[in-house]
Amino acid sequence: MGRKKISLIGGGQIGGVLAQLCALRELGDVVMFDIVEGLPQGKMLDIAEVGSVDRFDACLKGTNSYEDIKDSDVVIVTAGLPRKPGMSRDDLIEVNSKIMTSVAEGIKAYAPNSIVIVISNPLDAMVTLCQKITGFPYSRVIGQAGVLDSARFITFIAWELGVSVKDVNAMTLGGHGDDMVPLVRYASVNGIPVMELLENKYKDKAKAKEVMDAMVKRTRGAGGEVVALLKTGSAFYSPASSAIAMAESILKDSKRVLPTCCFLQGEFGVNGYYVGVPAVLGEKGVEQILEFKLDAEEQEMMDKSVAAVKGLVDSMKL
Ligand code: TXD
Repeated sequence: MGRKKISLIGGGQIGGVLAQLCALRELGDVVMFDIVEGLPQGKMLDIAEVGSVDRFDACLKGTNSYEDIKDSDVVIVTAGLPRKPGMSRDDLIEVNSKIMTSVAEGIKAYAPNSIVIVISNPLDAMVTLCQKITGFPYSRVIGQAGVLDSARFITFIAWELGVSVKDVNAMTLGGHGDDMVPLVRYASVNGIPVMELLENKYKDKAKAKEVMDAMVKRTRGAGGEVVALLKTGSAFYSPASSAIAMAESILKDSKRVLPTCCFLQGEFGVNGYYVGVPAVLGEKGVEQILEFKLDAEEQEMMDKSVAAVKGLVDSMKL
C-alpha cells in the first residue's frame, strides 16, 4: 500500500505551515504548487532536509506545474491574496476569483478524484466557485472556516474560565464572516454548559451574559484582530492546523465531526449554498451533515449569516 498524496495549491504563509504539519504527522507525500518560481521548491527542500531531526518519512516536492498533483487524495487550496488591515474578507473577491478559477481548472484536469479543501478567502464564495469549475460532487469540495472559528471561541472560553482548552467544546456555524454564529447554548466544559459556569462565577446572570457576548464578539472579529496586529498578511498557523484536522479525518477515514463549509440542500433551512455546519468527514469527504434544531435566536443569526453569504456568492454571477 502506497502513501497518501496531499497537494497544496499555494505556497505562501498557510501553505508552508500545511506542508510542515503534513510531514510532522506523516499524513503522506506532499506536493506544493505555486506560480512563483522557486518558492515551493525552496520551502519543500527546507522541510525535507529536516526529516532526520523531526523523524518523518515523506517525499516533499515543490513545483510550478499542475502535472505534479496527479493522483492526489486530498488537495488543499490557499492560493490567493490575504487581507490587509482595514479590509474585509469580501474585498478579496475579485482578485481571488481569478486565482481560484485557474486553480480549480488545474485540479479538475490533474486531480479529478481528489477531495478539495478550500481555505482561500472569501471562503464561502471561493468554495462555491471551486466546486462549480471542477464539477466535482459537493461531498468532495469543502471549505475550512468553522474549525478555526470554533477553536478561537473555545480559546476565549478556556481563558475566561481558567480551564484547559482540551476540556472545552464549542462550535460556530454559518458563513466565515462577521455574522458567523457561535453556538452559545451548546458551549460546554466536558458537557457542563458554559453559561451555567459563567453564572456561577459571576453570581449574576446579566454579567455572565455580558461576558459571553464579549467572547462571541471577539470570536467574530478574531481574524481581523490578528490582521491588525500583523499588519502584513493574516493568520496562518491556525488556519493551517484547522485544515489539517479536516484532511487527517479524510485521509484516515476517522469520521470526525467538524464544522465544515458544506453545500446545503435544505439542511438548516438553507438550499443551494455553501455554509458552515457540523459534518462527518471520512474517506468520501462529507459523509453526513449533522442537522439539529436551532432555537429562534440561533436561526435568526444563521439566516443573517446565510444572507451575507448569498449576497456575496450571487455577486459572482456563476
Ligand atoms: O480560515 C480561513 N479560511 C482563512 C483563510 C484564514 C486566514 C487566511 N485565509 C485566506 O487564505 C487568506 O485571506 C488568503 O486568501 C489565503 C492564503 O493566505 P496566506 O496567508 O497563505 O497568503 P500568502 O502568504 O499571500 O500566500 C498565497 C500564495 C502565494 O504564495 C501566491 O504566490 C500564491 O498564493 N498564488 C497562487 N498559487 C497558485 N496559483 C495561483 N494562480 C496563485 N496566485 C497566487
